[in-house]
Amino acid sequence: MTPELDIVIPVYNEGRNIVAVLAALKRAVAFAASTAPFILMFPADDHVNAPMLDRMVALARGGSDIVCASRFMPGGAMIGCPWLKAALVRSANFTLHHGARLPTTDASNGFRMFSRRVIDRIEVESQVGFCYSIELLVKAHRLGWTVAEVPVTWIERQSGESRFRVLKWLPAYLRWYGYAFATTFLRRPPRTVALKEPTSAVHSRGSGNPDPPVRYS
Ligand SMILES: Nc1nc2c(ncn2[C@@H]2O[C@H](COP(=O)(O)OP(=O)(O)O)[C@@H](O)[C@H]2O)c(=O)[nH]1
Ligand SMILES: [Mg+2]
Repeated sequence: MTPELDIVIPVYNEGRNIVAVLAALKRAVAFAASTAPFILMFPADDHVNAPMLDRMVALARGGSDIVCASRFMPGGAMIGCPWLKAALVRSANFTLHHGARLPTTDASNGFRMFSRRVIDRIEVESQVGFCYSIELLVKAHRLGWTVAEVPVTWIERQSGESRFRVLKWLPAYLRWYGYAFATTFLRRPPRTVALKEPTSAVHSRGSGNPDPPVRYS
């Protein structure tokens, strides 16, 4: 049997952080074997949100192509964030949700679960930081694929330094910010999203949703 969920933990000089995270995952998740239609990006400095993973898997099983971990929905929190990053992240996410009507309150979080078809089919153009995460989200939204969210608590790392470069990455993020507004207000259709050819039949049960009629590029 192959795994039902692949957990990807990007690691950059995490030292002892990663040990506590692996211990929390071991405590909260039963690592069972099956095929892997879902992929989770889990931050290596997060030792509090492992109990939320079962809920994320349940939503993915129910047909959600993206399950966002949200710091801004009821039950979520963002603790200890530097003021500039907090102001930008909060205002961007507020306007994306209430203005562009993205179906999540936290579009910019890297902590996120994807269906196999999101990873296999949507082209990633982003090169910096966690930009790929908002890119996959706004493209899935334009495709009409289902997005869900669960509340999480984000805490500024206790050891090591954040690698998040707010001002440097801002232009790259703004591209996808505009993209979300164009979907809603300029009615950009699903066929404007570049899709890769499906790779294999094994992965086709990645989502409960049928594919919309879109052209491959
Ligand atoms: N592979 C890789 N992982 C990275 C890099 N930068 C950050 N990470 C990982 O990405 C996750 C979140 O990074 P972090 O600096 O805590 O970002 P923040 O939570 O937004 O402040 C952690 O698992 C880091 O180890 C990188 O350049 N390469
Ligand atoms: Mg962090």
